[in-house]
Amino acid sequence: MTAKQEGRDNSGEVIALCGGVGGAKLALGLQHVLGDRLTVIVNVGDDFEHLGLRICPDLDTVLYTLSGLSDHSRGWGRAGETWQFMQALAELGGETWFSLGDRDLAVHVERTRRLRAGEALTDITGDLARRLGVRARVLPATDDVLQTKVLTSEGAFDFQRYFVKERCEPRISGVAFEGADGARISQAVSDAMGSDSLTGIVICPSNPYLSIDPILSIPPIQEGLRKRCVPAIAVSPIIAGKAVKGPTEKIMNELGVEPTSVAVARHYAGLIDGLVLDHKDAASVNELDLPAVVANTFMTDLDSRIKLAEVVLGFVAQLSTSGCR
Ligand code: FO1
Repeated sequence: MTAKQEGRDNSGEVIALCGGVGGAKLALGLQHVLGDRLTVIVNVGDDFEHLGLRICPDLDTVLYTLSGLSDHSRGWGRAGETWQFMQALAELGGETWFSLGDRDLAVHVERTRRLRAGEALTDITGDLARRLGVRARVLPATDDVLQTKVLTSEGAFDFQRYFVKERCEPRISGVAFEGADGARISQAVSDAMGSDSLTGIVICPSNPYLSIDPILSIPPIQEGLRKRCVPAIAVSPIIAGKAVKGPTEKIMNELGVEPTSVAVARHYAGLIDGLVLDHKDAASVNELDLPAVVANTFMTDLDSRIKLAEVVLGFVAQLSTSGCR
């Protein structure tokens, strides 16, 4: 019996839905296994205009991670970055709460110029990815403007103001995605989701509320997942009640949801067929009402990212699909 007949065929295409740092780590592992058979659909809800430039933090985190240019300790931006622009800006009394490294700045300037010249974000991102040597296809979830608004005890904040300027301190009461209702998907996202060669969809271990929900809030993506013809799985970003990085656990607590992998699975109910969760949460598998695989989801190096990617792809291949939902 061939690998394909046994359901272990990894030769097809895979879509990964991804936010920033945590999700990008798994995307890198997936890229190692799948190369150009991987399409990463990236959150754009964090995007904003700053200093006259269009900044797309999650797209850039994914581009830098997949091209090996990212700063591992910071998680965002480029390795070996210099900060002369920020120093000069501070001397002029400019706005410095959001740090733009000198090399990173080149991406924002070039992307902004091309957007103003009328190019679509999808095309610009594809070109940047090619020039940086990224093998996977990296696609913004939409070319339309979709902005995450964080509703808090201190009012509504644009995402980066909440995340960076306010350091996620205000207590969250809800999250809204402005522009989501009318947001369209690009031809490239539509083609990837409708491809005959698609074998699975992976929701990366990104923040479900702030990084994945903005993608799922786009009606054609939500509908595509609900009516999927291939297995979809999620990798939990929670390990033993804690987020590996970022405010996921704080946000879940403030939204009245216990920060557990079980709650993550419930959050994605109807959109996924299986969950990958960490060994430390193995005991909670019995509480899940969908298939689960236990693995090391704490990705410390390239090897652990590739290993998790292999587990994820093996799980996707195992999950049988009897036609479309
Ligand atoms: N995160 C910070 O905590 N402080 C920053 O000054 C900052 C600047 C920044 C610049 C470019 C970029 O692509 C990302 C940047 N980030 C910064 C990270 C970003 O706020 C978050 O990673 C995401 O938006 C959440 O996924």
